[in-house]
Amino acid sequence: MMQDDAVLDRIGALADDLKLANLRPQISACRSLLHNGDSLDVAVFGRFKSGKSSLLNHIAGRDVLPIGVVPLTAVITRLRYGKMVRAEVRFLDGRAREIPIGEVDLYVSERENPDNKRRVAAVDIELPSLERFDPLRFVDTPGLGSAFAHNTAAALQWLPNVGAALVAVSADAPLSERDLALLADLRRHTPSIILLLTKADLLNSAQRVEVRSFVNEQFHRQDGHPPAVYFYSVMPALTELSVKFEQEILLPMRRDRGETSKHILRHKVNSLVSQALDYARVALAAATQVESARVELRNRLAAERQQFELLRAELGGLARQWIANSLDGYLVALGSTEQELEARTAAKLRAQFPNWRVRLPEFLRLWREWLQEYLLRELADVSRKETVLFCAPLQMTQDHLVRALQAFHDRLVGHVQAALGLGLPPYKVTLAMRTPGAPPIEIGFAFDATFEIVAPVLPLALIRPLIERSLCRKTRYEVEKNISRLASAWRDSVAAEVEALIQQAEEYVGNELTTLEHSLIQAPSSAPRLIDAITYLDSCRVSFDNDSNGTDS
Ligand SMILES: Nc1nc2c(ncn2[C@@H]2O[C@H](COP(=O)(O)OP(=O)(O)O)[C@@H](O)[C@H]2O)c(=O)[nH]1
Ligand SMILES: [Mg+2]
Repeated sequence: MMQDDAVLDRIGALADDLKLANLRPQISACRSLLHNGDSLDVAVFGRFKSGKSSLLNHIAGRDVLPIGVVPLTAVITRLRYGKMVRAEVRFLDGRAREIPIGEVDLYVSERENPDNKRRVAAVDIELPSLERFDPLRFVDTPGLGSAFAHNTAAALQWLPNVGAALVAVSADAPLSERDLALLADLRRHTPSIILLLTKADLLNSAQRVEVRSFVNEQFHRQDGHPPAVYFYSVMPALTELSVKFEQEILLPMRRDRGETSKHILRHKVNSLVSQALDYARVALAAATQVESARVELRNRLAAERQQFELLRAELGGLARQWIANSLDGYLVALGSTEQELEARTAAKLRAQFPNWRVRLPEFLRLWREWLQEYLLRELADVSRKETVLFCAPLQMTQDHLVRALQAFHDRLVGHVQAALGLGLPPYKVTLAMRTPGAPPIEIGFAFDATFEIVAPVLPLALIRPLIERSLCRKTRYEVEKNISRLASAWRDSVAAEVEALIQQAEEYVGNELTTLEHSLIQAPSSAPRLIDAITYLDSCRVSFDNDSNGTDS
């Protein structure tokens, strides 16, 4: 392990020297893995509702994580062995506080902690029931790739830290494009990936055979190592599946954690070494190149910078236009949902009236509370079902940016190839797109103030039909008002995320250009230093290769 430390130091120094800003997150992830001690993180990835939390509860033997809730995009929950049941919340500002175990969902679910108002970074849970896995630590990541939470930043940014990865995919809808993309992404960060086909009880045994061969076929078509595939179910009838998974994967992982950690670290360091080598070669080629080739490349990079600024301005304009038109678009698209909800709410309300045999002020209070609760549920449902609609401008921005960045990178590769006759690392850009959480819902007051003051003196029996009719009308209005509030709140948060995405792309491009520009100012005198670094990194790669050949065979 000493050697990995030295390699990381060397890459760190090179990154400072050549301003390799895009390698920094990977370097620090390797360092923390190296100093993680004996523990190993087993992270569960997968789409929202793929059964991640259920799986971890099942492994822990108790319901500590909330099930079927919309997860908070920013919060990661970790479970490990501890002598006593204990839960601790870590906040974004660095503070930490112990909480009762029953209160975990107050911090990790979108419903209880909308938009992460409590500013939570992570929740750590210790349970005596996890002793047989000690010191493995299980990590529940927020859902990826669902309508509600595609590509959540928290889970994606966490990728460089992943140890072993379990990817949960519901057995009744196996392997979408997004699942395959996630698996490909994960492969860059860990060699240890297990695909879990959850909710296996939804299939009979013939269907399970069919699903397994479908999955194998999917992997067969891709290159690279296919992951191990296991069925899982939390239902007692299929305990044999979870026992098998535990025996064949989790317990060996615990037993071989030292080896596994080393293997994972090696994989990450190796990938870093290749990337660093490519940049060092560019710098060396530049340092030893005739001035004219360097000037030529520098001019092209300057042109790229300008071009990207133009593209950014153009894209910013486009995105603002999409946002400006989005509210009307949302409301048109939600028209039938709104009508249907108005009719349903009014019908439900009429069915409630006979239960409210009380005086008028109390009657109004009951109405308001009932409507608030009812609409909260219904509008949360609209939020969930229509996330794709609400996030359309965000998705369009992301699609545009991914294409623009890919084209940018391809051009850079072309310039460097033409000027120096060298390749660049094949950079696969991951833009972390955060899906905004559902906005809050409010109900206005029932009547104008004067009506409320006079109302208590009128006998309710007399005016009841009048009040009921009026409340039905008011209810329809509340539905309409809150649907448009929901839509405009979505527009605002989508607009903020669009800006954040554009900024991320800009940062990536800026880093990449700075790195290359910096490589070009290497004077011929820096050549020996660079040759030294290249020789060293090359020898690391050879020795890693020998190591892995040794351990795999
Ligand atoms: N039939 C069945 N349902 C499951 C199983 N595991 C999870 N579910 C259901 O799938 C839904 C989503 O589960 P959850 O653990 O919250 O998924 P997460 O969003 O990935 O954490 C819930 O309604 C669970 O009850 C299983 O093994 N069998
Ligand atoms: Mg969950």
